[in-house]
Amino acid sequence: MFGTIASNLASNTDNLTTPLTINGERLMQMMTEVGAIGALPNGGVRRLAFSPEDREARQLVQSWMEAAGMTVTIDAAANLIGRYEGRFPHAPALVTGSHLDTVPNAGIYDGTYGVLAGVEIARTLHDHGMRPDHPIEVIVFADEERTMIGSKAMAGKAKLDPNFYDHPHYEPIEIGLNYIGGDWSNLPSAQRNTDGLAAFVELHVEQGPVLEAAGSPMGLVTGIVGQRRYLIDIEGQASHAGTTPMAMRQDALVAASQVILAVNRIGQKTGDGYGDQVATVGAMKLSPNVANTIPGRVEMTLDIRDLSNQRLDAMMAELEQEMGAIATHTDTQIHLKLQLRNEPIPVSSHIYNTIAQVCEHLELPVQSLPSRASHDAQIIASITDMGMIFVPSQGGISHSETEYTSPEHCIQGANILLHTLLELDQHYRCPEAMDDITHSTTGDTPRAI
Ligand code: HGY
Ligand code: MN
Ligand code: MN
Repeated sequence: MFGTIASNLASNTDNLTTPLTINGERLMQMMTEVGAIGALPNGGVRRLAFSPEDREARQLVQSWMEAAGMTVTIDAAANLIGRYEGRFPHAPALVTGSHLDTVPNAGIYDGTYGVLAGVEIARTLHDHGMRPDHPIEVIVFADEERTMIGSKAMAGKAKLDPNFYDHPHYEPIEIGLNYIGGDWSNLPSAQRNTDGLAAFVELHVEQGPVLEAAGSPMGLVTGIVGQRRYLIDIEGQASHAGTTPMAMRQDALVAASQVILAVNRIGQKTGDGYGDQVATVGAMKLSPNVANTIPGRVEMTLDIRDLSNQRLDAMMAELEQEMGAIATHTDTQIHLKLQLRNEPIPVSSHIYNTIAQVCEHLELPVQSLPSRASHDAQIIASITDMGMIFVPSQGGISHSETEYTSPEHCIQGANILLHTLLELDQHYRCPEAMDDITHSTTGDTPRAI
């Protein structure tokens, strides 16, 4: 396996006898430097999409992409795209990448790790003067944590009405996107056609407990859960907490509390195929939010996930029925607004098998598992073959300042990604390469950079 890779890569180095490896020290140094952007006193990171910290991290990553000999572009959806040219520039690209934006109190690995591993792979190829047949692209997708606007626009699945993304806690999306280099007025131009893409492989921390519980092997992702995210808006009547009799209240917070318990009950269901679904109310804003006034309004979020769309449909049907009953007996109005919908999606079987073979050749233990987090990969899967590699998360923790993955696992994961891309470089044979091989039997050798 590695022999073919070495001999097929145009390079000015002798044939490699041991598998090519990334520069692990440089990868972890890049992780530290990006992790310092938006660093919080508790050791976590806050690098919200479209923030000055998001922009600063993207500029730093762009400088590393350029140092790796990549050409860098930013599309209208503010996706930062580094391209390392292959021997055949018209060949479809092998793509990796992830996101740099974080949740408000994050760790340094979620998203950032997949971006920097991709950049490190380009730097390694550049250091060794190597050129795969296919161009390799590393993409920093815009706003993965809230709207996934970057990958959705690239896949041609983004809602073009900016009001769809309206949220009481965030500025209008067209302002944010343009702040980090996008061009909302030209959003459709970010759509990529499938011809230019050969495959997309995302490397990510697991963000859950499965790999650590299995002795921390590498994660071979089988598929990515479906996810639906809503804003729940509950309207009651603000009124005096002292003078309003209990029987006359339209208490939005009482209604919200009953909705939350219904969400949790549906999330806890077992039997009849249930058991792996999740349901969460993660954010809430109530008004007027003062001790002596009955809450007149509650805005909160709902996040439900499962590998089955049918189960997600059933969960929502049951919840909407419950919300109707709650609205009636609390004399409130409950509105549901869809904010995000991701379809459950399996990975491409040949990419899955390629990753498994690479782990075997690198003698790294591997375990299959579904991703219960959403990723840009599941959006890009609609326009090209997709695979995912996970590395273990200590304690299964993520979206928290205590998120941690060991340098050893980070480096192993990046080497798996490197060799997966190089293997896929052989798998997706370019017509020009076939032509080139014919030539090379006549003495023309592939050019080194
Ligand atoms: O919500 C998710 O699964 C991802 O972290 N955005
Ligand atoms: Mn992520
Ligand atoms: Mn995340």
